[in-house]
Amino acid sequence: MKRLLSGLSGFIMLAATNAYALPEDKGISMLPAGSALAEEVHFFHNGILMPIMTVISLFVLALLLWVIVRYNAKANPEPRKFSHNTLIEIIWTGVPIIILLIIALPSFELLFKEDVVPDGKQVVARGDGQTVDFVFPNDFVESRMVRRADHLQVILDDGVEQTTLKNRRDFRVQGWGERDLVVSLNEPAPAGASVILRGGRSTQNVTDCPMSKRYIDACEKEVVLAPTMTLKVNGYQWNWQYSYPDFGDFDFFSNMLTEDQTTPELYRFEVDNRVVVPVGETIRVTTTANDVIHAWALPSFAIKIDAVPGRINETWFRPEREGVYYGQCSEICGVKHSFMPIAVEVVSRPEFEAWVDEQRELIGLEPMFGDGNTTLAQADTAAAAE
Ligand SMILES: [Cu+2]
Repeated sequence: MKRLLSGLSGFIMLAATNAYALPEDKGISMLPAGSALAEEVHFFHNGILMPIMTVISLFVLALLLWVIVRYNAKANPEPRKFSHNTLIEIIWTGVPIIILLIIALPSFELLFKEDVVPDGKQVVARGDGQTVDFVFPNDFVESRMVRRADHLQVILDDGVEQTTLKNRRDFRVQGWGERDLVVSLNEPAPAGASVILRGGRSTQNVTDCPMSKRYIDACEKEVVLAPTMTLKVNGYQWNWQYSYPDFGDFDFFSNMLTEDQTTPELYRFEVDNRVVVPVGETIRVTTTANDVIHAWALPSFAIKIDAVPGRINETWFRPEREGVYYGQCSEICGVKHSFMPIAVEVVSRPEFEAWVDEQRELIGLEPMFGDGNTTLAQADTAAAAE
C-alpha cells in the first residue's frame, strides 16, 4: 500500500510537468522517438520502406490498369500466344533482388545496433596550457577495439561549453587498433579545460539529424557509452516486475491503473509504479518471464523484445529527452494480455537519484546518493563499500 501511494503521488506530481508520448486518435505516424536509435528506425520506415512500398504499389496499380484497358477482350480480340520472355524474366527476378538488398542492408545494421549493448568509455584529462598528447586506453577485446576516426571523439570542455574537435584539423591520432591510442592536439589544451576522449565501436547519429542528411548518411555520429545501469524486466500473467540490481536490487510490480484511477486519455497506458530511468544514459535491459512468453515493447525507443521463461534476452536504449513513454506487452499471453501496459519515466540524474533513495528506503536500505547531488563517481564508491 505504501508503494502504491508513493507511486500514485509521484504520478500526480509528474503528470503536471512531463510530456507524454501517447498514441494519437486517428494518428498514422510513429510515436515520437525518444532515442537516437529510434530516430534511425523511424527513418528506415519513413524514409526507406515507405517510398519503396509506395512506388511498388503505384507501379503494380498502373500495370493492372494498363492490362485492363489495353488487353481486355474488346480492345484485344486476338491475344498473342507466346509463353515466355527471357529479358522480362531476368528483370522481374533481378529488380526485386536489388530492392530486397536495399531493404536488408540497413535493417541488418539496425538489428545489430539493437542487439549489441554499447561498450564505449570515456577518459577525462585536464589541460595545463602545454600538454598536447593524451592517451586513450584502447583495452577492448580485439573485435571491439577503436580502429577508425569515427570510433573516437575528442571533446574540449572549457567549463562553459563543449566543442567537438575534428580529426586531422584539430588533432592527430597514433596507434589505431593498438593498446594505447595517442591523441596529439594541434594546439595545447587550455589550462583548466577538460579534454574528453570518448571511444568505442557503438556509434549512433546525433539526435535531430534532418532526413535529407540521413539519406546520404551524413549525420554527425557520436560514440555511445557503456550502460550505467541494468533494468531487469520480468513478465507475469498479467503485470511486469522490475528490478534495479545496481542500486540495491529493489524491485516492484507495475500494474495497470483502473478506469477510475486515471484519466480516459491514459487509461490502459498508465500504471501504478512506473519504470524510472535517467536521461542521456545507456540503460541495459534484460527480460525474462515467470510463466508464459511476454514481450516488452516500447515504440518510442524502438524496443520490442520477447520475455521468455527460463531465458534472458538483452537489449538497451538511451533516452534523449525527459518525459513519460508508454508501451504494451506485445506477445499474446492470456486473457489479460492487453492489460499489462508499460510506462517508462525518463528523468534527470538528480531526480533519478532521489527516486532510487526513496525506493531503497521502502526496503530498509540506507540512501545511496544522500542529498541528490552526489556524483556518479561517489555513487560507485558507495556501491563498492556496501
Ligand atoms: Cu504479457
